[in-house]
Amino acid sequence: PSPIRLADYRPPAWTVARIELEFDLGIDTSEVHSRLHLHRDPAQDAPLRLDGEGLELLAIALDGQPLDASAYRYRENVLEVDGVADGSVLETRVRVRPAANTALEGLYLSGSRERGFLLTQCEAEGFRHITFFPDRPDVLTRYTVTLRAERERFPVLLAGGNPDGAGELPDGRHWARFVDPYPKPCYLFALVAGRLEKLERDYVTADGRRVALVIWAEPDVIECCHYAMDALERAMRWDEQAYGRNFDLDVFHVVATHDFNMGAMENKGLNIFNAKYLLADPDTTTDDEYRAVEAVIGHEYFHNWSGNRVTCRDWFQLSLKEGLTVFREQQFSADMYSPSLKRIDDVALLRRAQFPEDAGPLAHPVRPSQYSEINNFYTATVYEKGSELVRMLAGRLGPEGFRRGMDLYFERNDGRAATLEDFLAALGQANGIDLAPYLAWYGQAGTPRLSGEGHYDAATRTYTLTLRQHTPPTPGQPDKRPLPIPVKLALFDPDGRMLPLHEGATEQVVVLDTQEQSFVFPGIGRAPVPSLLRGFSAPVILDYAYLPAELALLLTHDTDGFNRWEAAQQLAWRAYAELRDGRGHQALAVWGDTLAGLFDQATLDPALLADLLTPLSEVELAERETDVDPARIHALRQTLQRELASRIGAGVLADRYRALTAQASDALDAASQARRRLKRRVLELLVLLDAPAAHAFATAQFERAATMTDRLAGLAVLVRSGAPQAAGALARYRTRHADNALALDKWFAVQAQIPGEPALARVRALEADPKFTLKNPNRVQALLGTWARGNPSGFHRADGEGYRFLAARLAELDALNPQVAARLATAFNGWQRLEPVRREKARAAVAGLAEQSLSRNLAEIVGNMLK
Ligand code: B3K
Ligand code: ZN
Repeated sequence: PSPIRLADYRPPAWTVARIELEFDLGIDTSEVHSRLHLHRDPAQDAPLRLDGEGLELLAIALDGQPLDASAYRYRENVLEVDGVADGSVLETRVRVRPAANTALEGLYLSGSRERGFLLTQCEAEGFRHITFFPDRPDVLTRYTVTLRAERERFPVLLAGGNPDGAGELPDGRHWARFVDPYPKPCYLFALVAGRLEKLERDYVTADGRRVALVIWAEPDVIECCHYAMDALERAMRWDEQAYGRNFDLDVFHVVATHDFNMGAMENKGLNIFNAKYLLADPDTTTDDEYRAVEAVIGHEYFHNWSGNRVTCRDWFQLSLKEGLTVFREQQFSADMYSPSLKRIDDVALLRRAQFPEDAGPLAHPVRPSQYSEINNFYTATVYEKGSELVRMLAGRLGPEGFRRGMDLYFERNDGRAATLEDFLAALGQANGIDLAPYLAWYGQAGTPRLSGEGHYDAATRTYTLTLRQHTPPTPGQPDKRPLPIPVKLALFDPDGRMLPLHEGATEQVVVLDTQEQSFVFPGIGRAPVPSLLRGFSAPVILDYAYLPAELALLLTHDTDGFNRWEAAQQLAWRAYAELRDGRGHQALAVWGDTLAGLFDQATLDPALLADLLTPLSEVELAERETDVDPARIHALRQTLQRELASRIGAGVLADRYRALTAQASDALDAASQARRRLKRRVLELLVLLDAPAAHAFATAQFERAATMTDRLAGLAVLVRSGAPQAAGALARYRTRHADNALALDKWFAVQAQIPGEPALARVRALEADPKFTLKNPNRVQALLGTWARGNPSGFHRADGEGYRFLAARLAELDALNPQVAARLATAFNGWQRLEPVRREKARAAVAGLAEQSLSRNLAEIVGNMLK
């Protein structure tokens, strides 16, 4: 099939002003009756063509008259109907099969036939699996939805919009109707039907609307929804205050499911969540997971404006809603937690997930120019890099200017399907600034390299900073243009004090928008140390030849928490390179000694300290190498950390561990979370120096933990370091959490992280576990995803067995769930940069896969991988 191209966009020839949808729901088969009120674009004379996949057409009528078989054709997933006029009403009745739907797209069954419930997932193109429709985001329609089902089996019936009546039917059936007053694209349609319990809370918006907030879950987990309810209320208040956005329906439903292809979905008035991002309770949820629940609750809620009220014209504009909503989510989390820790987390994720994507065969711009399967473009680039682009724009405009621009964007585009141009135009015009140069960031793939060089002239007391940019070629884009790169900076004197810059300010933003530019800072009394890209002001890779001592100065004195961490990362990288190349221990000594010095500093936030003590991940190290040997990287990184641990000292680590243990509590406040984070890090370092002592600590921590964070940290240290106590602890964990799917996922994941060659045998053994199934995306991610995408030394075996094993599983998985298979296949990203032996084996495995008959999803990933 030929790819879809942005350049080929045409407005829809037919739109649907209103739809009346009626469902007769059943587990094996459901029937969908739809009435479309059609409008023709007078400028186009194309026949009516509707999308429809896997639909069994039972009846079709135009303006009340049943259609003769010669008046329509249903083939290759398109229904073409003759004789349709502007204002016509087309009725269809189709049958679909929810229980047989393992792709989890369209209408499907979550859980077992006996106790599970029915739900839908439409983004991006799931609605065409439910009924015939122009399945594209620029067709905005008013929905009236009537659900009918057996009352006993489906007591709860939900759809998006406001409730509009319910009642009994003969034969133990009942019905419920919902009307959504806001026109929406069909990807935001949703329904849910089954036995669910609810938590309910009244909420009054800033503009005075009473809203019922209702969270739904299966009876055994409904009590785990209180945290999400609180988070939802916080998110709603936050959006009112930060963006002046109010909720706009009388009821807001949120539903939890264990069977979901991604994190969650922002369907209008009926958000659906992967249970992983909704359920939370102290016994099974870690601190990181609590924060993730709050973040995803916020994210989906914020979509009500950035995505729903203002939606996307076409899927190439996906980052218009996703990049923007990730940015809003990041702001929200920063306000709820700690701005610098949040920034560190987000940049670490960008480097771990997006930089490798942007540097490999799957690289694409934030606004791709073509795709074959849109579901493959819900990527770290569209989401995370997209958010970084919004952050740059927000930084350029300042808080008030950005708010002015966002107000204008929402006002102008409310009820419209917009483009990234519309977004930049609103932000710019509200501030009298031309933001068009930033559009280049949306169209150009690859991570720009920024190199800097400083020169101090004592005679003229001037400091000159020269910046250069270069973006390496990416597939299909050999030549790159310079981009506007905002560099937020400060200058430190050798004593660690910030120097006044322009008009007494100590921080300044310079924008590099050509290939090379010099910036002169007058009145500088001593040779300064520059703190560059503060807060990570642009998503680039910075190369500046700092001396180790200069990085130590920033690590100790920088007032930007993010840049302190960044200095530690840079130092760790140099220390690593020294070890790798056998070039002495200069950076290693500075890194280790500086951190050892900070270790006891009472004023340092324990969470920041934990992050400072964590060197860059194996994935990031691999990004900086050629002829990548993941086993060697793992070993070197372990050596690096052992060096750090020994500079701090086993006694000091053990003392700190005991002190943190004495302070342990099950509280969720930031200080308690920070102590747990540091405690884990200290234990991970101690195990490298004194394994028996650390194993004893970890075992006791595992046994006595008052939180899942501590229990899992203890378990992870035992399992990953191959402790003799690991097997017993795993067995006890398994028994304790046997009935909790999310806790069991962590049991699978922790074992998938075993480093090195033994990982594969463990993965194979776990695959045979009765609790493992390829049908559940969370379980697949926990075992296969963690191993293949998160454990480089475990996956990249020199004998190629890991590659062959994954390829075989991908083929099997693809037949069940193409979206999940395609995502898992990205584990092969970066294969071209492996050392020759592994490279050839990985290539052979991918090529072998490419020869099989694959879904469009997996075929596109595998095809791009081999280009
Ligand atoms: N918009 C959904 C993602 C849909 C993914 C479709 N394959 C979740 C989100 O970003 O909020
Ligand atoms: Zn989103």
